[in-house]
Amino acid sequence: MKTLDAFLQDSAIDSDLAKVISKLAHCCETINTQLQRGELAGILGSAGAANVQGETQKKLDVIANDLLKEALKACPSVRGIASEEEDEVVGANADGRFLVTYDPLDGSSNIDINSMVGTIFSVLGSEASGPVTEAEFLQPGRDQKAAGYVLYGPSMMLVFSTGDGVTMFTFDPEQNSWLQTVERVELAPDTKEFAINMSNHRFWAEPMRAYIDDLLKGSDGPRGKNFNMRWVAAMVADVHRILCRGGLFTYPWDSRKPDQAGKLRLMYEANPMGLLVEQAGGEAWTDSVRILDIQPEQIHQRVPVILGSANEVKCCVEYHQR
Ligand code: FBP
Repeated sequence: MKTLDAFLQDSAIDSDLAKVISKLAHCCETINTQLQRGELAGILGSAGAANVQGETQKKLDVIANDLLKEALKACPSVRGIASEEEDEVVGANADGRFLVTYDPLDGSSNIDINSMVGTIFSVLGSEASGPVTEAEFLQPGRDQKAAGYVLYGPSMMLVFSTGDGVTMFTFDPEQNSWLQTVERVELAPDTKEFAINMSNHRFWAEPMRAYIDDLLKGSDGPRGKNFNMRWVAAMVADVHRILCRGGLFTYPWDSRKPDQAGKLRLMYEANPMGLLVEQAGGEAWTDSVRILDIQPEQIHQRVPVILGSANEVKCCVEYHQR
């Protein structure tokens, strides 16, 4: 099996971009070590809360954010960083060619129940000089140079794309090395599985309610087949399942926050996952447009997300176009 280092060296990936991906992977090994020690590492609970010794605890998403920020700043080709955990963009190396956006610990409420979480990242190019600005980051997702995630689960996995398919690596703790376990991910166009937080049913727009209601009718309804539901409550794990065996994931528009369009963030979640899903042969939409075509207006912008198996995503979007 190919190691990550060998893969990055042998492929046609830009050597500076390869170094950024390698840096991200190694930093996530450190995050994984903290996660595996869990309670023992004293990293559970909320930022600012005191542990039993009366010491102030840091939430693991704050720790993960700081680890990634420092690792990326030390990477000469990284010009700037934007994180779900930072209010403003952060400058790194003024003459770097890349901007990195990331969600340091997606699904972080799963940490306290010892369930799956992950780090999601996206790499953009920049030709600007001088101090880094938010405006440089506001590029549509189709221009991403790379995107991926590290899933902290029973095994740690790195899944990424540089625009030529999606590949998966599994971390082998015995060899202390990432090994390629899936060369090219292929997402089946049809599915009988969907992922949505059903408890929000009454807050969705009418087309999404109609679509999900029809799925629930199963073989007696207009879809003519029975669907199963899975919901990990960490997008990174739900998308990983979809890349492995197909499915539809959605976090739709919600009437509780009508002006914010949804819960998930365009630059840290929707764009990187959208690139991966498309590169695996799937589709990624809001309820009306292809996610990768959205011109971002601000770095922390939220969007509705419908992604996964191509035919099922098209079907869901059609409900919104009727
Ligand atoms: P965080 O980035 O705050 O962890 O929120 C994102 C997320 O956890 C997604 O990964 C997941 O799909 C969604 O929120 C679940 O939210 P909820 O359980 O509130 O519907």
